[in-house]
Amino acid sequence: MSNDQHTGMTRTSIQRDHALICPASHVPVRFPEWPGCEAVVLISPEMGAKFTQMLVNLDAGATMAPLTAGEEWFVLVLEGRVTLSGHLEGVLDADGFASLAAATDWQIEASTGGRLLVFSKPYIATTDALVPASFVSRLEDVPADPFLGDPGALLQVLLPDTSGYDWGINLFEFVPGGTLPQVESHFMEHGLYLLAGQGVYRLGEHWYPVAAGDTIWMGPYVPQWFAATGKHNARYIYYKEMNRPPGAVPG
Ligand code: UGY
Ligand code: MN
Repeated sequence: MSNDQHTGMTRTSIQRDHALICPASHVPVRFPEWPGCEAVVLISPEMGAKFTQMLVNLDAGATMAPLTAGEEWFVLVLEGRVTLSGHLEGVLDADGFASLAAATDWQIEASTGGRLLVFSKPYIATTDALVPASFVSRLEDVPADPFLGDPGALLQVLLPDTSGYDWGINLFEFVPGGTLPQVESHFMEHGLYLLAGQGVYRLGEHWYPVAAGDTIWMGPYVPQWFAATGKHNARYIYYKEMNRPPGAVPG
């Protein structure tokens, strides 16, 4: 639709404690530190979140590296192929992911181009925690388990759930008609990206129709619930705070 036909309607909704960001609202930006990269910053501290979630399009020859000292990163390849070098080496194709611990030097290069989903946040250290490792893996190599015994809601836990990790990145897959088993409310916030399918997301007192490509920010305590609709499975990847008490601040 050309701009002169635009009605001003959008499913995007930015609220005090949650947000839905649809692809039609994306505004790309470029950072001098990331030559050849075009980023869409979906969620950031400017919104009230304590983490950042971006989509990054890499042209052939593009490079990216950590932007801020002390931040940990999670990178999922959505399209194309990228090469990781520095602290951790590897080649990642679509569905490959990298967990990059804070205070490590790494660089990503796309020789032919790629599209990434990226989460980053300041790492919150604890005194007795095991330090998180950096590693690469692939989505299909992570076991999928029925969530609270429901085979219609499979959960993949992509990062180790050990005390060193102050965050979790999980992937949910729901059959059509599958739902979260409860309306959750918890102090941990979430950043979510819908990879496939469609459904209805309850956020606070709003029920939003959502589809692949949508992003959701859920702030602390926002009541949340999901039901998958349509004819195909719905899949979403999401970030959650883990293994730290409420009020924990970057150390
Ligand atoms: O891990 C979670 O809190 C998850 N069940 N929340 C969600 O999918 N909105
Ligand atoms: Mn939750």
